[in-house]
Amino acid sequence: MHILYSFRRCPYAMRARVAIAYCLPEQNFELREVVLKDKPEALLSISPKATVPVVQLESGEVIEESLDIMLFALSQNNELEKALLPQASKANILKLVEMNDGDFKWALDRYKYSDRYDQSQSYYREKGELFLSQLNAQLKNHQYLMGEEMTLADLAIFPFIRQFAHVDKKWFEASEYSALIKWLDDWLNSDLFKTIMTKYPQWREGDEPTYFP
Ligand SMILES: N[C@@H](CCC(=O)N[C@@H](CS)C(=O)NCC(=O)O)C(=O)O
Repeated sequence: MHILYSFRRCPYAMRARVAIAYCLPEQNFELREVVLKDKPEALLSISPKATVPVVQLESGEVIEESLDIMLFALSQNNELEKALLPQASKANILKLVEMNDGDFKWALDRYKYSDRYDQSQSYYREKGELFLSQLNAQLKNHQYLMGEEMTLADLAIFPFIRQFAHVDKKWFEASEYSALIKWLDDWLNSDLFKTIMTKYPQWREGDEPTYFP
């Protein structure tokens, strides 16, 4: 069985779980819930960089980047791969995910933990808003980020917008990004989201397997 090392609240792990739950609902992964301050030896030995999520395939192959785990899940489901990553918009989808993982994540970390950084919280929030306003503009006329159909971009980005929103919920909810607020709300109320947010105890060597999804 494939093994998924995960951490419930990590946005990268969330995107991996979402892709797996959506594309491979019938496939059982063994889910191993990791506590970041107490990483299991089994994870460290296959992935010395020791971030989550990590997938170890049945074949032994290790996938240690969340986006690669998503692409793996898509590659196992031809129909959904075509829908979520259409050839014609593939480059744009991946570019948007790259912006999320790059400049936006940079701003998000600093907005969330501004006391550890040089600038004020509002300074970092404004940096993050560059991305929020771009997404909001894309969502004004469409249900999803790339148009009327859900794509990999929606799956990969929403956990980070959720985290940004959580830093100051009141601010987010009162903000001008109403299309983005609705899009995030739809995500948070979806069955898919509930499936991936199940709570699991910390995994320890020798535990009975927990299956996901
Ligand atoms: N580029 C990695 C980033 C993953 C990542 O940074 N995950 C965080 C948790 S949200 C982590 O594992 N950090 C290691 C630590 O805190 O020890 C990916 O996309 O999978």
